[in-house]
Amino acid sequence: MDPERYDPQQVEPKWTAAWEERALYRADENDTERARFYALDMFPYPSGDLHMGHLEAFSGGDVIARLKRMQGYNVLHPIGWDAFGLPAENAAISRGIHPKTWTYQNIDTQRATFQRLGVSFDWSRTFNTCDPDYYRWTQWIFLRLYERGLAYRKASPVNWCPNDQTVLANEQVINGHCERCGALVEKRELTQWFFRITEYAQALLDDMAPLEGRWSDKVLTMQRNWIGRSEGAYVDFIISETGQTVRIFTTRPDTLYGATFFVLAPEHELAEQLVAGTEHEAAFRAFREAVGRETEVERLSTERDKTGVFLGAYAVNPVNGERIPVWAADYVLLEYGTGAIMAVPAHDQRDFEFARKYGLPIRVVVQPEGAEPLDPDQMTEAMGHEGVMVNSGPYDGIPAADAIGRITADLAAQGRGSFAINYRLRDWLVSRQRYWGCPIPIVHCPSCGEVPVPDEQLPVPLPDDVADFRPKGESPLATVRDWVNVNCPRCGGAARRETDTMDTFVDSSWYFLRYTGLDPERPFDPERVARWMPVHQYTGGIEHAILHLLYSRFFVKFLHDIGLVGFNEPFQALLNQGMVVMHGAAMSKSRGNLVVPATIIDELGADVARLTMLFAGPFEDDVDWADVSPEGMARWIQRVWRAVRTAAHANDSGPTDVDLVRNAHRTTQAVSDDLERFRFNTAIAKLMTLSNDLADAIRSGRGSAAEQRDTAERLVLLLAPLAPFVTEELWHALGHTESVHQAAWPGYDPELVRVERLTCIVQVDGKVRDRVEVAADATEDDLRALALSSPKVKAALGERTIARVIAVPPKLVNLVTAR
Ligand code: ANZ
Ligand code: ZN
Repeated sequence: MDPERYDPQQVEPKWTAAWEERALYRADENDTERARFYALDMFPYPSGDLHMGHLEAFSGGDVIARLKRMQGYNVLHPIGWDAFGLPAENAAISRGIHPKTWTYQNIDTQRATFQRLGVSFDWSRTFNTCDPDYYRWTQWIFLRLYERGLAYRKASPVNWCPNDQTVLANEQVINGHCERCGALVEKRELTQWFFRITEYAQALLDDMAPLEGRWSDKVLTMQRNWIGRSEGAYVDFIISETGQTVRIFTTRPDTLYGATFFVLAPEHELAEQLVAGTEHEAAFRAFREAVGRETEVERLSTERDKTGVFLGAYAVNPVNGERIPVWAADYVLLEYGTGAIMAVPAHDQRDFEFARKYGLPIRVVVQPEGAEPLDPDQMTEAMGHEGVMVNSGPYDGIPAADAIGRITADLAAQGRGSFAINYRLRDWLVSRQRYWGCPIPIVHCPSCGEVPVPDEQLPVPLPDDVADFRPKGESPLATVRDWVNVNCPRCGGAARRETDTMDTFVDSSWYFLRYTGLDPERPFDPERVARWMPVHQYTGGIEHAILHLLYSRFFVKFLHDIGLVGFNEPFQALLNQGMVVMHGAAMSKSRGNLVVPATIIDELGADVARLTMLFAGPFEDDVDWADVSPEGMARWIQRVWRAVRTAAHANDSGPTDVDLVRNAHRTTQAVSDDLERFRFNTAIAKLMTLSNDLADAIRSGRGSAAEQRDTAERLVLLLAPLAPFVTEELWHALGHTESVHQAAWPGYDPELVRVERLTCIVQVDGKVRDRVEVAADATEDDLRALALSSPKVKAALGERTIARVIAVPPKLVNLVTAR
C-alpha cells in the first residue's frame, strides 16, 4: 500500500471487522455511572438495498450517536427492519418469490451495506417486525387495546380499490384514484378494525407543548392540523314534518339567526328517511350515488362546484322558530361533527356559493363596525368574523365575539344545545386484506362471537404456505384452511380466525421500546425502558410527520395509561432530513438517474459517501445529488491523510505559532457547537479550513512540532463522528492504540478562543462622534453596521444621507455624508 495515499478499500473492511470484534458500539446495560443517550433512527423498510435517502438519514443519525459516545454518554443506537408490507406481496405476485424470502434477502443486503457504511449500531438487539418473536408482542398490545374497548370493529364507508381488491387508507387515495394502480377508488360499506385514537385527541394536542423547539414547527403544525380541534356548539333543530330532533355542529353559534337553509350529509340516515316514499326519493338516490364516487378531498375542495338536492322537508330554528328547507349536499361530510349543518350563506363561503347556485336566501347577521350596512344582493363572497350582531332579535348590537358564548349558554339553559369540541381526527383503520402483515389475534365463533386469542397462545403465526398471493377481495389468508379453521378458545366449538392483518404502521408504533432489550417474556422490560427512554434524539424523514409519529405517540400514551411506561411522549427531540433528488427530480430506475450508496462506497469509500451527503447543505434541506462532488470530497480526505501523517512524524520544532493554535481551539469550539445543532455541513467546512491551515503550517514551518501534532489530533477527533474510518486509521498513525471512537471529545482553552475586543473610533465627516467596542477580527461590514446603530452617530447624522463609508478595521470607521 502506498503510504502517501489513503485506500478506503483496504482500510474500511479492516476496521469494520475490528469494531465488530470488540463490540465497540454496544450499549452498556450495567453501567450506572455514565448518563444514557438513546439515539434512534427511523428503521428502514427492506424494499431492496439502501437508497440515497437512507445514506443521508443514517449518516446524520450516526454523527449524533458517535458525538454523544465521545462526549462520555452511554449510547443506545439500535437498528431493525420495518419488514411487513405490501411490496413484498407484489414481488411475490410479479416474480414468484415468497414474500418472506424476498424480505429477508433484502434485509441481509441492507445489513451488509450498513456495515460497509460503518454505522455505529448496536447489532446485539436487532429485530424485524415480521419475526414471530416480535409480532407476538404486536398482537399482545392489540389484545390490551381490545380489552379496553380501544380496538373495535365497525361497519363504515371506506376507500376500496376495485382493481387491487383491498381497502386503502385515505392517504393512499390520490385525487380519487388508487395510488398504486390508478383505478378509480370506490366507497364501500365494510366492517373493519379500528383503534380508538380519537380518545387521545386532546392529550395528543396538549402533550406537544414540551416538544416545542425540539421538534420542527412544521411537524408540530401538521400534527395539530391533522388532529384539527374546533370549539363551537351543538344545536338541536326539529324537523317540522316529523318532530324528529337533528343536531348540528357549528363553530359560529352567533350566526344562528342567519341560517337560511339546513344541510344533511347525503349519507345521513335522516336524509333517507325524509325522502322515503316522496317525489324527492329518485333524485336523492341518484345524487347520493354520484357523491359516492367523489373523494373527500373533492367534496371539500373550494375550487369545485358544490352540488345538492332539496329533501322536501323543513327544519325549525330553535332561536326564532323559523322553518328552513332541508337539503342534502356533497360538501357536508357524515364523519365530521354530526353530519348535519345549519347553512349561513352570509358568513360561510361554502354556504354562500351553494345559496347563489340554488337561489337560496342570504341574511346578514354580523355587521362590520363602521362600514356601510351589507346588502346581501351585492355581496360577492361571505363576510368574515368581526362585527356586531344585527337581525338577531335580543342579541342585536352586541359584539359577535361575545354573542358566541351568550347564545350557547341560552340554548343550553333551554336544553337545545351545548358547548362542543370537535376533532378532525378519525379513528385509525388498521385492518388490511393482505397476507404479509401481522395477523389480528381474534377468532370468530358462531356462538361466542369475537373471541380474543389467549395470551399464552400467541403468536398467532402467519402461515407460510399460501397458494396465491393475488388480492381477491379478502385476505389471501382466508384460503389457508388449516390455519383459518380453529377451535374457539372460549367454547371449543368450530370457529374461524380473523383473516385480515394489521396495517404496518401498527408494527412501527412501538418498536423503539423493544430495542431496550429483546425480552423473551414481554414486549419490553419496563425497567430497561425507564432507564433509556424517552428517546433523546429521533432522526428520520419528514414524510412521517403525521402518521407514524402520531400513532407512536398514541401507543405510548396508551401504554402509559396501563402502567407499562412512565412517560407519555416517546421522542423528546426530532430531526428530519430533506430529500435526495437528482436535477430536481426524484431518483428512479425508470428515469435512469438512480445512484445508490453501494456504488459510491465501491468507488470512493464509505467516509466519502457520508461526508459528501452531509456537506451538501443543511441537513433539513433537500439535497440535489447533481450538485455535489464526491470526487472533491475524496481529494480532501487525501489531503487530510497527508497532513495528519506528516504532523504525526514532525520533530524539527519550528517557532511557536499562536494563529495555528488559536485556529485549532476555535475550530474545536465551533465544530462542537455545529454538531450539537446538527449543522453538519458547516462543521465540515470548518474542518476543511483547519486542515488547510495545518497543511500550510507544515509547508511553511509554522508552529512547533507539538503544536502541529495537537492540531492534527484535534482535526482527527473532530472529524471522527463524520468520517469514522479514515480517522480511526489516522488516530493509530498518531500513535494511539485505543479506538478514536472511544476517545474523549476534545475541549478547548477559553483564553485561546476568546476574541479580543478593541475600541474603534466612529467619525461622521471626519469628526469623532462615538467610540465602540469591536472584535479584533471585525470586518468592514461589521464596522459599518456598528457605526450606523450608534445613537450618537444617528443624532449627528440627522437627516443627511451617507455617500461613502471609509472603514479601517478594526480601529476606525468614517461615515461621509452627501452634500
Ligand atoms: C354555521 C357557520 C357559520 C359555520 C359561519 C361556519 C361559519 P371547522 O372550523 O373546520 O371545525 N361543518 C360542520 N360540520 C360539517 C360537516 N360534517 N361537513 C362539512 N361542514 C361542516 O368547521 C366547522 C364549521 O364547518 C361549522 O360551523 C359548520 O359550518 C361546518 F359563518 O356552522 B359552521
Ligand atoms: Zn365460541
